[in-house]
Amino acid sequence: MTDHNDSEETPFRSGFAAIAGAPNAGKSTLLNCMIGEKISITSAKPQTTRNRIAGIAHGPGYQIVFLDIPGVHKSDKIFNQKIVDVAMSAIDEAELVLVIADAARPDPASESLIMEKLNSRTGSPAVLALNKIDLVEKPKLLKQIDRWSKTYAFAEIVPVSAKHGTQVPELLTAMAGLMPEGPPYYPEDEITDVPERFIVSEMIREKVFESTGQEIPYSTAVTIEDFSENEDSGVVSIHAAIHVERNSQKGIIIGRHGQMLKNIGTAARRDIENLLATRVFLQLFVRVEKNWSKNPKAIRKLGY
Ligand SMILES: Nc1nc2c(ncn2[C@@H]2O[C@H](COP(=O)(O)OP(=O)(O)OP(=O)(O)O)[C@@H](O)[C@H]2O)c(=O)[nH]1
Ligand SMILES: [Mg+2]
Repeated sequence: MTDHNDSEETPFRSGFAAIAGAPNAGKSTLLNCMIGEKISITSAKPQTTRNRIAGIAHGPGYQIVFLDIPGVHKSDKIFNQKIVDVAMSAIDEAELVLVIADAARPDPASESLIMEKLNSRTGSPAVLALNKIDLVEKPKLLKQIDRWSKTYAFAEIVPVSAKHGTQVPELLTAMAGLMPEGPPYYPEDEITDVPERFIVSEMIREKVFESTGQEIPYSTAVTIEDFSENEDSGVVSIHAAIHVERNSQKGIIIGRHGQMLKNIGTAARRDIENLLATRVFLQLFVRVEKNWSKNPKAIRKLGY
């Protein structure tokens, strides 16, 4: 006879998992893939994410609150230090750390900062996702798995492609089994803890990252000045300000005959309409907030 007892259900598991990695490793892409919606912006440029953005994964018997955070890196700029602080405190508050590394392009300096942080935590598990496997040959990947497994006692090492979703369900299942027993933190229909307005401002910032070069993305912050919905038509009207640090940057973002700003607006509006599932009227302004990224007060004022 087996002693299987049907009334004894497997316990529900829930908890917080911080997604830690070097800038550009694919943290936000992985978050969006695990949640199944675009809630965090991504770009080919490093240091895209600046805040802690929770994405809630609901699965059979588990709920994992993933914290997408800025990439960990060393910098002497106060703004960069500020966003790395955001990352580090999220790692402190999480029950599990999901380390994500770019398998195609290791970043030893950032990775050693992350491992230092991981080693300062005792008794809580960590999982490694080796990302961008679509870009690496198998022998190189095997070498990396070998290298990483000697670095730390990860509970699991899962090669994934966040961009294509490869092995992401397997990664989720592995992490669910490592979460502590406990009830869900959020209702089943909630997928994030950040307000819609914040995601809207981020979508605009993403288009600035995509459309501009050099220091401009890093000198840009976006705030929502007005957000209102017409009750009859359902059209949402949004006024947003793009803050830059210098007059010359303002000129570049506006572009010849306003073309750059127009393109940013059109691309952002498409994403925002998808997010809000309604028609959107988007008006963008460019404002100079002199050297904001060097001024703690201005940094706070712009939402960081
Ligand atoms: N080929 C490939 N590209 C990927 C994969 N995952 C992410 N990327 C790309 O890598 C770049 C960085 O992705 P993000 O998700 O913004 O990276 P991040 O770690 O959040 O970066 P920061 O927020 O700057 O720290 C983007 O261009 C992604 O499209 C992947 O599995 N394969
Ligand atoms: Mg990111």
